[in-house]
Amino acid sequence: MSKRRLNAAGLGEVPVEILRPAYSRRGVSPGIVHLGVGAFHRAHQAVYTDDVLARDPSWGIVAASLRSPDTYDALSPQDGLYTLSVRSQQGEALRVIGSILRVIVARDNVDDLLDAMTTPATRIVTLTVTEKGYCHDPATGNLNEEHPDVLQDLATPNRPHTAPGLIVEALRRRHAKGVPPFTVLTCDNLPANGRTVKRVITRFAELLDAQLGRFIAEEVSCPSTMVDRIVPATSDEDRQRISQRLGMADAWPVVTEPFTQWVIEDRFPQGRPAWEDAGAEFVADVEPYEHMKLRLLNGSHSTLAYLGYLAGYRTVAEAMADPSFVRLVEGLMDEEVTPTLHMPPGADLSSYKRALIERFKNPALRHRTWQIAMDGSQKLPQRLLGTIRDRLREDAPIKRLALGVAGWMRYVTGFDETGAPIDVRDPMAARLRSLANEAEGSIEHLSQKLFTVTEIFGRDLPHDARFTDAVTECLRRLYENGARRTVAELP
Ligand code: CS2
Repeated sequence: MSKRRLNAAGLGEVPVEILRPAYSRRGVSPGIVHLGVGAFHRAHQAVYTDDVLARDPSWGIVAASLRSPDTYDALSPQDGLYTLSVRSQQGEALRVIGSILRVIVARDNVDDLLDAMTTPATRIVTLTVTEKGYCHDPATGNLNEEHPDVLQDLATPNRPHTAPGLIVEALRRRHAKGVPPFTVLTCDNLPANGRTVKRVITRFAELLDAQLGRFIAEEVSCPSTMVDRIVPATSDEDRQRISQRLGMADAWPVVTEPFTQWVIEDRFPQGRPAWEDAGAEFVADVEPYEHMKLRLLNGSHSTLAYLGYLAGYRTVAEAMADPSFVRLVEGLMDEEVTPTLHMPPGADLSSYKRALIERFKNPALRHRTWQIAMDGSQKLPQRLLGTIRDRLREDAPIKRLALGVAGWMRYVTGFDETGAPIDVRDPMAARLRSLANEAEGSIEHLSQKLFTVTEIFGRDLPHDARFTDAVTECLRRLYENGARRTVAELP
């Protein structure tokens, strides 16, 4: 295989069946700064933007990694270009994406990043920094004022490390220069994500300067969004296969599914790209779509991740090849989640759920249960616990939802069913592990200890015996019978 690297000069040599930017990249100027340039951004917002640059080249993306230099190291020699691979049972379609103009590593070049965020041409700052990147308390959605990174950024606000710190400092600089604020567009799977980011940055600013806090509260628009596309981590095998077809080495391709969805509230005082031309939906209120997606897709995903991992399934598709896991997900969605959703007229939940089952089964995606299991402390509230609260309000059964929570509990003890250690990745991993150790092997104590984490369970759920009893009972079954049998024995 050619060792040549994918880059701007070589774009003309990309094989004809592979799509490439439909515009001259030289004519594209930056209009968006994106924080958190992971695989999800590159398979989602960067693609919608790539689709509209031919019509309006003023919305190129300057993308930042907050810490890791990996994306910078991979994409800089490629002039920001990378391959999008869309995989299904029908095959693999490749396309070279050109909307990312350059990459900055915030940790190494914070001034460069703040300059890019402050320049008047930047009218939107988008974010995919994952749930924990907001430095908030997942149960309440408020800024965690004791978070070590928040404390550090509050002490040196002109050298921020966190997403809230970067946004507030850039907005302060713009305000001081008379540049109107950018729109803050979060694309993470948080509940009421726009309102949450607004609350977090407003509070962060208030802690520095009351006036700045007021300015942000009154002047900065933070539309909510619902984003959806399954994007597993890229493997070495993906890199090799894609480079082979490209005839050039691509160090940083992304692999995803055909499905993609983006629902956005249309509040952009400084303008926005015509993302609707690329299929995005603009609505007045994202909340119903957000509940649908977080509860059906992500709620099922996390349930499959914990129980699937414990059952020995490495990927979602492997778990979904087991009919009792399909039954679990269908029952969870139809019987326990759907009654909590209030969709606008015309939304077709049945076909959405049918499509979800097929998406989870997609054998061409190797989406590891371990990857989805990450950061459960930040994910459980919006994926499972909100649904549980709504169900309890109606005094309705929560059998499968409780089993998902119990699966998480068993997972965070750090040992699987064979006694082998689990590499638990979670900002609270150490604390969860030590709570589990304090239970000294008692299942009842294990659930009781973990219920004390109010950042996850709030102050209400731990006092509701319908919830605590249901989870503890599921946990007992998981320990006595294992995940496979527990799932198989569900009605
Ligand atoms: C997944 C999501 O890793 C996870 O937690 O549930 O990344 C999921 O694939 C996306 O939200 C799909 O839109």
